[in-house]
Amino acid sequence: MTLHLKKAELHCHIEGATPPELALRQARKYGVDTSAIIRDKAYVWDDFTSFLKCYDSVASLFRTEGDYALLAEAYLSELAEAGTIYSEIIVSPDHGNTVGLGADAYIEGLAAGMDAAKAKTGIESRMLITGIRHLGPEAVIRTAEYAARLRHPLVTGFNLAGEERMHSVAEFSRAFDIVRDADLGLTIHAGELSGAFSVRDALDHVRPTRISHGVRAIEDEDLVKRLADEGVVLEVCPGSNVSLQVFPDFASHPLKALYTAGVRVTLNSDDPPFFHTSLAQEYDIASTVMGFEDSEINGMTRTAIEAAFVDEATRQRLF
Ligand code: ES4
Ligand code: ZN
Repeated sequence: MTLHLKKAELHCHIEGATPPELALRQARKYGVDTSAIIRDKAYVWDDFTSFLKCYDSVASLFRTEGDYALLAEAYLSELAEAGTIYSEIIVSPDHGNTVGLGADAYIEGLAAGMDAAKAKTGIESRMLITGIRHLGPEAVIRTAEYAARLRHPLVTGFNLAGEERMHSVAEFSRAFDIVRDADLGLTIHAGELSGAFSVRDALDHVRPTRISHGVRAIEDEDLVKRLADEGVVLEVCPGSNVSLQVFPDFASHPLKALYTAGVRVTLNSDDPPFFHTSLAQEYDIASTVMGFEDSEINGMTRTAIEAAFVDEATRQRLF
């Protein structure tokens, strides 16, 4: 078991961290019927498309700054209890806009929850603003422009999430140029629902220091070598991958093969209750199912701190 190990994560979508019990409480607060999205205290979806729909429904249950503060504080406090010292949450101002809360209040609510969790437990955290790929390049440019002008101390990076099978990476290079010029850290979902070409495109058109998932790079030996040579860090989410049937089971998951090939990998939870996982469980699976030694798991945590989008003084404190 890995409860005694220090942990860090770089990849968790904050609305996707909502425990079903909290979603039910929020639904009661706003008088929303959740029978289509929650059954037996579990989220209902059966493929990536219906997962995204379910995710959006859960997000629509958070409507005020206070709602988002509660969500961030609850999630980060639970992480801290499992030995986590650092977490990067993926946040989506587009979801804040959809419920009429607005992007600024959305960010401020989350920041208040992050501050409260830090005061209570010491856990350090940052936000990465995400563009949503299936909303199209123009919408993502608008989100990138928002991220670039925000200059909030807890917002330190930009991601691109959503339906990877829509649009080409090249169509988003302008959005990434905007956030790169604002000195935000860059990462992008690639090599999860689409194959190795998607990871290659991400490297060529975005030049990120990290890739969200990236695991299907395993389909191309030369690409695996390129990732290792260039030191690109993969935010690997094994439980998510198995849940979404990217790989049939943990035994066929490529985490170990990527690690052995010298790729810098980290452990992450993605949307934990949707995928019946938690960061602690990802660590446990790496240990008990994938056969990583504690020293190797500590190495992955160290890689996460090395690749974290934080200032150098904070990074040194985390080591
Ligand atoms: C995602 Cl848009 C979005 N939300 C949550 N999880 C995701 N994974 C990929 N895209
Ligand atoms: Zn993700």
